Amino acid sequence: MRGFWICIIIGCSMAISAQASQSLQHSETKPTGIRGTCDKEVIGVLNGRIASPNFPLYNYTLDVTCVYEIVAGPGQVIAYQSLYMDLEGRVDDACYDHVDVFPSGSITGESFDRYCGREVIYPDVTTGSKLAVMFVSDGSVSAGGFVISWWILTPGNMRHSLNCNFDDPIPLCPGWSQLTGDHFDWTFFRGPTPSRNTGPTYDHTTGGPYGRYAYIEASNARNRNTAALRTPAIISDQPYCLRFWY
Ligand SMILES: *[C@@H]1O[C@H](CO)[C@@H](O)[C@H](O)[C@H]1NC(C)=O
Ligand SMILES: [Ca+2]
Ligand SMILES: [Ca+2]
Repeated sequence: MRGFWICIIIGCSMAISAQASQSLQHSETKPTGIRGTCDKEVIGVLNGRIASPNFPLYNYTLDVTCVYEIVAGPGQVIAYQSLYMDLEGRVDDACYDHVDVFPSGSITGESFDRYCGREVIYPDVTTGSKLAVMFVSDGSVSAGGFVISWWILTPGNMRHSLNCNFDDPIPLCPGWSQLTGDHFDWTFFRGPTPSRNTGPTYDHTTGGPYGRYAYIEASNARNRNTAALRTPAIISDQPYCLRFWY
């Protein structure tokens, strides 16, 4: 068995990426075959969708707070993404109606991602075996609603692959890991990197904000610092090709 390493000495930002295979896509038109509810608890199901109350026939109800909870088993995580988003839009940075996604699974947790208007919830994954989503509408202005698709993954059982484009809900592909003995870690990101005039402005695979890429944020690193990703062992007599886009 041979290990294969990607080691980059600091000095610039680089991104690596490969082919995408996205089957579920966010759409501007309402997906069919799902009826929304306010509140939902799902245990022991492998995949499903949650949607706002009255979906798809009518706009969502005013003045509601709906909680959706998906519970997976030990060692499992839950991947999710939006299929449709049409909420009252953002006004002066405030979302009057919003979907809050809690990757920790706890709606009392402080860490959540808030979406409103037509903002896309890109594929991501929970930190543990529970996903919580909260939908809140205020007393005026309703819209078509939202649909979120979710599915359970068991990382320990996922087939290791060298072909990693970082677009999957689990950003670091099965069998890949961040080296811990080095100075810092690779970052997974969508869209333009935070530091100006450096780093990619979008993912090479998809050419837009949908795709995710890996890069090293060198702003807080020093000369000769390293950040390494470790791939699964390569057991093959064929040649392999490593491609960087930067
Ligand atoms: C329903 O939502 C749409 C936006 O998707 C909005 O234009 C329309 O005014 C809403 N209708 C009602 C009755 O709230
Ligand atoms: Ca509203
Ligand atoms: Ca590291």
